[in-house]
Amino acid sequence: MARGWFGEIGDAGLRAADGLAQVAARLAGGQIRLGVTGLRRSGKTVFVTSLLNNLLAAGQGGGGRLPFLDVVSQGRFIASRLRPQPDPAIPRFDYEGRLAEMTSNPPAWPRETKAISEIRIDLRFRPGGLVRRRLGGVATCTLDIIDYPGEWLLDLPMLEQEFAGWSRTMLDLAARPPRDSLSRRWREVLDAVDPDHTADEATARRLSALYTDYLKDCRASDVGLSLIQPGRFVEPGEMEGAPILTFCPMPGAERPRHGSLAALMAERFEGYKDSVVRRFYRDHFARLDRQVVLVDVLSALNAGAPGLDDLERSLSATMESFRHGRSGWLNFLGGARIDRVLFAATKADHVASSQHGNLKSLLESFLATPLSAARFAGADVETMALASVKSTETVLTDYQGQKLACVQGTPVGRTTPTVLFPGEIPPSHREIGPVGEGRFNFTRFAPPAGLGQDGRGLANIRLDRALQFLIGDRLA
Ligand SMILES: Nc1nc2c(ncn2[C@@H]2O[C@H](COP(=O)(O)OP(=O)(O)O)[C@@H](O)[C@H]2O)c(=O)[nH]1
Ligand SMILES: [Mg+2]
Repeated sequence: MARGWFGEIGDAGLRAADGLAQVAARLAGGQIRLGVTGLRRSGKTVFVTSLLNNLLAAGQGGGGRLPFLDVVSQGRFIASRLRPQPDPAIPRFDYEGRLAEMTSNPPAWPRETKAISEIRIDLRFRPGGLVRRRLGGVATCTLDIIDYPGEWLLDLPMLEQEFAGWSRTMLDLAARPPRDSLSRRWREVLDAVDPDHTADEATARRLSALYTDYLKDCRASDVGLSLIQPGRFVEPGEMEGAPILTFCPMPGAERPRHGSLAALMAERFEGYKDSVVRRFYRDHFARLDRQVVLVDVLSALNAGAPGLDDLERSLSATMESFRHGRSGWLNFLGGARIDRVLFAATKADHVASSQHGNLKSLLESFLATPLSAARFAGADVETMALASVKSTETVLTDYQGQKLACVQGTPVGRTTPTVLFPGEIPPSHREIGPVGEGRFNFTRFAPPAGLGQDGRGLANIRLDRALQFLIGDRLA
């Protein structure tokens, strides 16, 4: 008995000694859940595809395209491979399909994706610290990437609101230009309805359908309004057609009569908060360690003053999700654990490289107010301008005796490369001046011909720096 007991200790001790390197390795690597979000068309799918492609290529020798990721520049990166994902109920991010689209001939941007998806990649590397190196061994960092619509984060402020108050805010917003014309139809029908009238399903459906149309029109590409509530009305995910999505703001909903239309709407609003918003935060958001929020600043500039105004509001609503502690909003989660958030202006290749500094500071100007709010205690926030897939080259041209920094690439829908002067990016949205019709007009470019054929990872701008901030410390 005693022998056996000692024997066991001995075995365990040996196993422990053997496994020490692996324990150290696990400490170095571990597991990390990275959320990738952003509003529709902000560049999530392209970002995740390029990130995976570059990580997969980094281990293959031949010089990858992540020179400023420390684990790579220090020669410690070994290899990576895709693994089965941990959550069987979430669709897998279709990496192979999206990559095939972008590397086809002629190359095309990936098709639109909806809702949430997930993928797992194992990163093998040699730990860098002296002690860990002595222990030898190879570490594995398991990286789960979760791609979900940024529209869902805009719902967070609803949790603090009652139906009547929320309705007032939304009705007020809908009555102001440029939303007034987009919401007219819905408001007309709403005006003709008595909120106190006995609830009937057909009216509830009709009103919520009109409200949904209005929200969809808000974010149509030429209008570019991004502040949308409830987010699931435009990005329903698995909730498509569910009765819980059948409500809309109602006037005079302070004390709705039992059984009235307003009471039905209020009930569904509360149901939405519980089964949609809270559930998303609990099941998905609360499990993330790091987050990147992609922002299409250039499209907002194209949309002019209302687009920029809306972007500011939607970014400050997004920031709320990354506040910790005192705000109390996320207390029901027992505290969110995201400790690093990167806000990245995507598609930086649409402008000359000399403009990237301004693109970054323009993005920062939108975040300045929520970040400086005295109470902001939250994740570390970093900003940068990046391109997941670099589709242009910066070229200098002579214009009336001056050197102009232009971009050369193939605009979407054309077949030959063109040189364009995309203009200058203002360093802050407060210094933008009049943003009339057509002041900014950034062209969309197609992915470059032959993308990915050299096997070095998709050409990008600053994807390595983004990775260094998001996961670099876990690959040390
Ligand atoms: N030039 C360029 N265009 C990009 C880049 N990333 C995204 N785009 C454009 O933005 C569109 C939307 O990207 P996507 O990743 O599908 O956005 P998602 O809706 O957030 O997943 C694409 O179809 C491209 O036109 C990039 O790095 N460079
Ligand atoms: Mg997508």
